[in-house]
Amino acid sequence: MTEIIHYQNFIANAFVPSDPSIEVRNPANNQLLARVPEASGEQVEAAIAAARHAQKNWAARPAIERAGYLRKIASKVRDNAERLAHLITAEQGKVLGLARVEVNFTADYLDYMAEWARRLEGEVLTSDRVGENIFLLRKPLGVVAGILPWNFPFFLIARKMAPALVTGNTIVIKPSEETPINCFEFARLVAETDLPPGVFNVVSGTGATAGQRLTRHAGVDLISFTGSVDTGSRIMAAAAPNITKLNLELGGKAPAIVLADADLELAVKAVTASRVINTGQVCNCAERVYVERKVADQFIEQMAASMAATRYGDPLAEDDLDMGPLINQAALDKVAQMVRTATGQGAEVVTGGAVADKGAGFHYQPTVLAGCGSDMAIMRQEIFGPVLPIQIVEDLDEAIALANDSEYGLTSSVYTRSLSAAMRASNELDFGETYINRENFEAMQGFHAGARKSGIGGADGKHGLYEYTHTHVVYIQI
Ligand code: TXE
Repeated sequence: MTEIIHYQNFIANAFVPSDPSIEVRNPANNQLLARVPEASGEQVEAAIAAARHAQKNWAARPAIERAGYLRKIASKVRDNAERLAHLITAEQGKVLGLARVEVNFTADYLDYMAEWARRLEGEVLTSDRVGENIFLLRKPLGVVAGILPWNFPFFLIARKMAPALVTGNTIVIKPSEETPINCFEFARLVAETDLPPGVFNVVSGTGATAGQRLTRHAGVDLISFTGSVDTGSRIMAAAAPNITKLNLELGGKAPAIVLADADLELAVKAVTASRVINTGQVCNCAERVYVERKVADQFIEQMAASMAATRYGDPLAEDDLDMGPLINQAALDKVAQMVRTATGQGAEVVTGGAVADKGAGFHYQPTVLAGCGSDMAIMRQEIFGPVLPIQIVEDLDEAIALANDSEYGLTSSVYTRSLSAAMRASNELDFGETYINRENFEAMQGFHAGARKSGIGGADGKHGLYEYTHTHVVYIQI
């Protein structure tokens, strides 16, 4: 992409003149790709007002009609899949194969949520009184603010918009300032449909400006956010004066437990893929390994060989890569610092361990660290990069105790051939998701939610859908 595009905020189905002051760069080579707006206070107001204005009529339509719009948008996403995948790779840095998966999954997700139109159900409750019926109705909340991260920026639009719209809400999306291009291109596709104005809006900007304006606003009924714990906490504070409902997905520190009876080849393959995919910038990919002593040497050796074989670089300049760059300089500095701190505390670099010499992009070597201990920051804080710290444990009990001893509680995985070990781990691991003999990703019909600081509420499936509704219980005495 050589042409520098200036994008404009999308409010009530129109691209409104905006001051494009934020630069968007390709993290693989630092080239300027586009300029996007820092939304003004008036534009955030206008977007929320447009969403509010549209909401009642939108909710009054039959759900099946609302779902029809999601299907139309899904079809447009599919028609533009290759172009969108290239844009995502250019601004986010993931390899093209994964960008294609993200685009197709997004279209499938829109279709999946559309299927719920005829399945949205209330309840009829038994009354204590004679001649009384009690109905539990599910109603839309109103206006949703969707605040997006940069790791799966395109899919996250659908993950927030599709359940919001099918249940009768309207939405204002704020993409991450790192990856807004794909969101504006999504808005272009929405504009080609006859979706009523105000149902879907996009305002771009940083967290400190557009983000805060949205989250502090009394006209927002649900803030659906995916990002860091620190920002989630700031959003809770911003939402507090208005008691705005929150849905927060705040990342993880997923433990992978490898028992002595595991299929080691499978475990190594799965953990490598999970650590390398999207350059380790995935909330539910393996962030720390607990391996049983009996197989530790063998596992560490195989992991190192597997990670060292990773092909990485600029995904638009080289073919057949497994991994691209990290999102920005700050992410690269954070990963490098965490590895330096870990080695200073006694961790041993088995492979990698340094910033990669790959030109102007933010590339880090695929890294395996052995000899890690449970008090090291590398075993406790989210790395969000291609670095795998490994700790040796004596048995499943110790592994479960260490896995649970974390501020995060999103996902976890266990590698074993024993059904009873798998069942016991599933019962005792205190996490929102557990994968047995595999790693991420989650299914759209599941429920992606985390314990402890990993968030509040969740996404996907029936339970994720109902997060976008409130209940209204009606007592009819006749
Ligand atoms: O995230 P932020 P950052 C984790 C991961 C990563 C770290 C930092 O560990 O290294 O977070 O990433 C908006 N009010 N995850 O700094 O700040 C911001 O504009 C309202 C895990 O990029 O959370 C962007 O749109 N909004 C994660 C979004 O929040 C605010 C995915 C995410 O940015 C705001 C991403 C504010 N005060 C990072 N401040 C996951 N759960 O998968 C920022 N934003």
